[in-house]
Amino acid sequence: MKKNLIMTLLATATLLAANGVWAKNVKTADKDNDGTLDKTEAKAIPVVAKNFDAIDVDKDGTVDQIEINTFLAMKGDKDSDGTLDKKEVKNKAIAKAFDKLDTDKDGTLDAKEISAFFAKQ
Ligand SMILES: [Ca+2]
Ligand SMILES: [Ca+2]
Ligand SMILES: [Ca+2]
Ligand SMILES: [Ca+2]
Repeated sequence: MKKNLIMTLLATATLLAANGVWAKNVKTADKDNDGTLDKTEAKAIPVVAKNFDAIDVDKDGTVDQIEINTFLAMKGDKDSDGTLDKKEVKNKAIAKAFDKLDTDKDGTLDAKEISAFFAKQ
């Protein structure tokens, strides 16, 4: 039940990311306007606060939009092998650019390839 709730929250967050409202949420939470959320600022967005350490892949103590979007996209990794195959990609823009994003041509997208996508946005 609890897991379902989290999945619903993440699905909502992914939807928000897709239409730009999510970015606005991050902007609102970013009180000092430095473009990243520290742990205190992240409290405004529960799904980010809860997964802060997992989202902060470069371990600089803050999460930026790229890290958050990458984390949300990687949630589609149903078989937990650390990469997304074509069936696991939920973001339409990523699905469309799949072959281009798959820079090592292994047929899947890893977190690095996905974060490169968001870095270009
Ligand atoms: Ca900040
Ligand atoms: Ca970080
Ligand atoms: Ca996978
Ligand atoms: Ca790849």
